[in-house]
Amino acid sequence: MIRMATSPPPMPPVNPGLPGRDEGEGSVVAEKKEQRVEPPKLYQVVMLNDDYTPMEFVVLVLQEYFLHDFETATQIMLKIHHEGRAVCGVYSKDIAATKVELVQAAAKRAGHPLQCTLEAA
Ligand code: TYC
Repeated sequence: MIRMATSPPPMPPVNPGLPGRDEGEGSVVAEKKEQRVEPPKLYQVVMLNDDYTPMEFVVLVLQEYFLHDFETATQIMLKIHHEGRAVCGVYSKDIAATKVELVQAAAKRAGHPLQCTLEAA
């Protein structure tokens, strides 16, 4: 059927057999079910120390991929250097996994053995 653009579409028929409250005038309101949505699980990106990756490269990575300023990036790098590991950031699973991949690709391109992993927060 061809309809003029100005004419409104016909109202859909109300199904009297649907569950829900009848508010009169043919309208039906479905009962609300309480819905609980779990908050997304968070994951830490943890960077590991090694003996070969230059400190300057780690600081650059922490600024570039984890958006830390130079001073914070330097502190995190030194924590990794002295304690063996440190958290670079906390994210949803997809974002944390992407950060790990990006860091490892950048380290590989630059020829450094820098490693980072993802851990449930
Ligand atoms: N230990 C490295 C060095 O002395 C520096 C370094 C820091 C390497 C942090 C990796 O995640 C790292 N050059």
